[in-house]
Amino acid sequence: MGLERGISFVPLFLFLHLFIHGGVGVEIWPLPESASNGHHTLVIGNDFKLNTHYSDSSSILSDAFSRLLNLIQAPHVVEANISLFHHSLILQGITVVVSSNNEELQYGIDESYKLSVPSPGRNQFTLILRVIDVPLVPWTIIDQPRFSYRGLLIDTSRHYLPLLVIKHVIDSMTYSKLNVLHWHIVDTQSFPLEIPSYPKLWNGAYSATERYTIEDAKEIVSYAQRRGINVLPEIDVPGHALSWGVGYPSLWPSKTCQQPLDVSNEFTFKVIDGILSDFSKIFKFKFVHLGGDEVDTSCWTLTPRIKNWEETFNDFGNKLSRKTVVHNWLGGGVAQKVVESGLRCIVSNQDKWYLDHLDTTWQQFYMNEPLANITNPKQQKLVLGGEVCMWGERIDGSDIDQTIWPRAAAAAERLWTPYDNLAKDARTVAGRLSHFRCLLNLRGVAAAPLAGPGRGAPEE
Ligand code: CP6
Repeated sequence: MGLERGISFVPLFLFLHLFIHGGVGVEIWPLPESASNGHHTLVIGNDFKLNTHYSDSSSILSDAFSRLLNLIQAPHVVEANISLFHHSLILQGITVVVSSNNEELQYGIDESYKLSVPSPGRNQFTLILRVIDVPLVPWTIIDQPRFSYRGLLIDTSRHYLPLLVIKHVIDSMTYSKLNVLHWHIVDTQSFPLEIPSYPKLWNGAYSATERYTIEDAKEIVSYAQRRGINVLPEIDVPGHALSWGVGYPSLWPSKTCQQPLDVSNEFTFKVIDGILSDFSKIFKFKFVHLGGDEVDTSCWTLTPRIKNWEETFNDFGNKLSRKTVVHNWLGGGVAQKVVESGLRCIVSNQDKWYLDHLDTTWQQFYMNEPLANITNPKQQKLVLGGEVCMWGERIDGSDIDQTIWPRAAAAAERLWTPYDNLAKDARTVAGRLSHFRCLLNLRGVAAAPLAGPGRGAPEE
């Protein structure tokens, strides 16, 4: 059956700058590159269908379609009387045209799309059980991300996060088009992941149940992948690695100095190699994250054989391979220095994009500009994007939703939307963000209120 009247979704390679809207009732988050709309309303039919010529052998598209249907039905529980819709115009389906077949999900994949919803045509007579309006048709949205790396860090070392919670976080990321789950797997406090090459490493887990098997990790990767999200695995070395020594005490410099890792010991590097080799069987993303932060060398200097090594370590910064992407975790102007040296970077900035800082407001998240103070276009291109960080010392599965959302969504718009379409004053987007936050609630994500009553627009 042909569905001429449908929504078509067409990833594009070439781009036109059309007109940017600003009309009443246009509450899209994050804002697209361009959008235009009309003033008619369509109703979604009970037989709303997916139509595509894309060979969907792994059913990525059809699964996405059924998730979409569930989502758009969720806020519309009113039983409709069919006669009410006698003269209504009914949208029968969605037509998806994929222009680049067989493209594997990877960093830098073309994420552009074109969405068009037609004007009302002739009447249809379709049984309607639920009223689902599609307002302001005809719609045309042409869109692509400003940055190709739009990440969220989760920390499963400070608190174990059950598989279901991680999947729920992945679902929530898709709603604001975040596309990298940075998995800070291990840290000082616990080592929850199975590493077949060194099977005693996960002796450093909190308990036998607070662990991820290889199968669990693969499941997270494929769950994320089917939703357009890459998983960036991290082992934080050489600091933040005390838990490794629970299973292999020789990784500790000494009984009284348990971190950073003993880098004078060949075994340490064999273990790191083993972990990276096991990672390559689980993770598909072309990047792996090696932490490298907060290396407190004070107890190394008390361990003579490591003290000799330290100089090499201090030198390391200048010897990074050109393939390295530097994650600017702390801010403080490091990003500018990285791109000046010709390396690529992603930015977080501890004062602006750390979700565990509960007093950082959504407005501050919104206003953190990754290209601040980087004016050279060549250097700007080296900024791949950014990442909000959900450090886990004080959160677990019970409050992760409301700690991440809606502030991560504010950062997501900063990373997705073309600079010229972004608000110069965050207050002007409060209403639209409140609307998006309500959508998250309807979709089962316990996003916190922005502030103030009702829809939560702040009374400023
Ligand atoms: N864990 C790890 C952390 C932090 C870092 N690395 C951190 C440091 C300071 C603040 C918040 C988080 N909890 N592994 C630093 C990147 Cl304020």
